[in-house]
Amino acid sequence: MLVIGEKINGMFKSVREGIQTKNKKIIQDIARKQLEAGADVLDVNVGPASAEPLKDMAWLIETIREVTKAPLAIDTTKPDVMDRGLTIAGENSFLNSTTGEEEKLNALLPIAKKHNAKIIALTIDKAGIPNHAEGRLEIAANIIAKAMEHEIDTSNLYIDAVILPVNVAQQHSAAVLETIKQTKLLCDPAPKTILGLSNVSQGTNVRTLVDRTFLVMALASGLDSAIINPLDKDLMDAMITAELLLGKNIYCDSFLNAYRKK
Ligand code: THG
Repeated sequence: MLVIGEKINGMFKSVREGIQTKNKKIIQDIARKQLEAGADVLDVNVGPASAEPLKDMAWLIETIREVTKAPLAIDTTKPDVMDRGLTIAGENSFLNSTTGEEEKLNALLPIAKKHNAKIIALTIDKAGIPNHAEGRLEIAANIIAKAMEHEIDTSNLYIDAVILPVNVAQQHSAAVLETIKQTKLLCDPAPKTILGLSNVSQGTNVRTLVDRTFLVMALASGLDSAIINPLDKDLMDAMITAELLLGKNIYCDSFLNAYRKK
């Protein structure tokens, strides 16, 4: 599974303070720690409180680039911030994210194409997030059609079925798993699937248990990638073990150590 580290997000107090006081060390330490823990990609989000998202995004990416060339997922809804972010981030970046709304796709797909970025697309449209898999799949099919119109390779599309907190939207978790399974059948080459995992446990009092249980279920449904907290070792171990049991890595008695060091 492609692991995208979620920790560089202004939603977290330390990151918010790092941005406000221009403290590079805070940000660079979080970047390094996530990569050491097994993240392949780092999500970068200035957070909802940023008054100057364009400036803050540029500063965050420049700060991260001083310590690593790892791929970045530029997490913003604003096209100007996205364009600037992808310019500074460079090769192998992800656009995170577009929705399935026509105007969003028309604004963001050309930006992704210009930077040769992979695209994370949420199954959300004007009416919001559908309650069932059918509605999510219909939006995913529209996104795929639009991507094809823009001559984007569908294997560079990451469909995000949008998991919501289980304490307020319990029926959505089964709908998300069904969407993951069926998204793979929508076109050839199949799009990838992705989730922002930690949404599922927000507001619950057993967060890490909810996260790792749902991650294992999503992996069994065919999930390719997730935005997660890679510093949660139990979560990473559950992921590694699930992939072993699904035949995605080779068994040896010390598979956890072997995979962690890889
Ligand atoms: N899909 C895509 N991108 C996403 C999401 C998604 N990006 C943002 C988010 N969802 C994924 N990242 C996070 C990061 C943190 C948390 C959840 C998802 C989180 N934060 C703590 C909380 O809200 O309780 C903050 C704790 C603190 O303040 O310290 O849980 O779904 N494509």
